Amino acid sequence: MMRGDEAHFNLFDYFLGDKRLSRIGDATAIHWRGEPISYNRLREETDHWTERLSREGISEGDGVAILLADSPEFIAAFLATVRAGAIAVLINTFLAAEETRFILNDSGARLLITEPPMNSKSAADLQTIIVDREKKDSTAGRGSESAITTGRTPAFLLYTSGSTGVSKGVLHLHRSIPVTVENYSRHILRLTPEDRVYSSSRLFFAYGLGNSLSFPLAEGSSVILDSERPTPQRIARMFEEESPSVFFAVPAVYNALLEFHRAGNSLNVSSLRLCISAGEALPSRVFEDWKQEFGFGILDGIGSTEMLHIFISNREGEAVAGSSGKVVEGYEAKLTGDAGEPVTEGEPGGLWIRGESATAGYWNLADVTERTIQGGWVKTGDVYRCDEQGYFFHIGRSDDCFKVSGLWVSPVEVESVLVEHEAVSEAAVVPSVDEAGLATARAWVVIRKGEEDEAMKESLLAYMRERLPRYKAPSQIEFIRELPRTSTGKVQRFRLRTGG
Ligand code: 3UK
Repeated sequence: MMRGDEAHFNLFDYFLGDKRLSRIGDATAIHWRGEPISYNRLREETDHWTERLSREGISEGDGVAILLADSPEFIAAFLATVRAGAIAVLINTFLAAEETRFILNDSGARLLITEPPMNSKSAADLQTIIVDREKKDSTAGRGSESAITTGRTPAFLLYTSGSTGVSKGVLHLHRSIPVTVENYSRHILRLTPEDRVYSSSRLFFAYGLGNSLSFPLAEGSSVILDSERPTPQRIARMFEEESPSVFFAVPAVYNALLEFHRAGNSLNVSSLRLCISAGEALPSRVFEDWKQEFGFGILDGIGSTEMLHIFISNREGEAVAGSSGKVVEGYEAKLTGDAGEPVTEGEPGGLWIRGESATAGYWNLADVTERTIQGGWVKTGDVYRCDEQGYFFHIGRSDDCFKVSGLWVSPVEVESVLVEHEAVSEAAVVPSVDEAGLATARAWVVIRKGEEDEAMKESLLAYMRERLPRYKAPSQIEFIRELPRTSTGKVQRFRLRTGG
């Protein structure tokens, strides 16, 4: 995929090298607080950060932690770090102080770049730069040559906890980003310089990093950045004022936007040509409702921090509701049974992916790396089935699926049936036991309209018994105001398990 892994290659040059800027330098790279920032300006900002990093003594192989809201400074600090051959450590700004310190410590970062209020989560003994957006540091950056790196030089670390809790550093090389551009962006997004992309998922998340940095900046398009919380009101305002053509979000955000629109608020989608969903399965109901409400579909695709971005995706004009789509060019997928044997067509199996954007391994966790990456294949932890046309259907995380009457229940499948009920906004299904101590399914339900009473419970139980085989239909219902989610938008089913 990437030609010449051994040749000089640096991500900074890929995005902001002199040759490239002589062509596209005046074009807008970033829309920030209503103002355009050109590629040339972004280069100046990156030169400035290069200077600051060198003053702090940062050099090849050093870790530079970035704990910033989405902003031009985030992108400039990231590109300056990789330019120096150092490793950018991207930190989720929503984490508690304790988790933040864990990452600072685990990564061995030498420097932290942060801003209020996140700076309160930094470690006292760590060299720190606190960004003050209102007061510009006026040091002109002279920039410098990029460090001598290749496609295989470490470039950045992303921490992922999946949906289960423990934080692992996922190491990516310089080549990972161009590979995701060539595989996913070129084939699925097909961006042009006219495109204005906007992602409600942040830059520190692999999804957001691709959406708001790799793809628009690799194609000479522009990105709309925002540091405010992406509530439906805020997103509606961004649609109205910034006219994005491509929008990226997680399913919970699409669901919230639909609710917002149904409540009578205006949502101007007229500038959009493409809506992308990832992070967890997009329920068919959300896909269908969006299509009905706005006249165009949402492309669901599955990605992971380990593969950096999306490797199975729907395509325009071929999207299938309830499916993650087909394998993206440049990737290979296989489904295996418990013993690693390939499953027969149409049968569920554990999903493994191979491709050049795969992580080089988990930071300080050689044993986990060895278990997860085998012969270039990366284990995703997901259970999927694939139909004869090559469409993949998500059955669940292997650790979320459970057995009732000895048969496997997929929470995702049951939840997608539940949300078709007119009273239900969202649902999460977990294992439980009945009065007799037998395994059963319990549904946690967020009600959109109607009463949270016994009559509603009875109606939902009857609804599921009509539509699902007996063992899959939950026998227990609990109402909840909001589902527990990770800050990247995934339902934390384990937190709803009894005793969990
Ligand atoms: C789940 C999905 C069903 C799946 C990500 C786009 O989510 C991303 O990365 P994470 O490391 O989580 C990976 C896991 O999330 N998942 C993601 N997308 C889907 N399940 N349908 C989907 N469409 O369990 C996967 O193993 O946080 C998403 C791009 C880059 C990413 N890192």
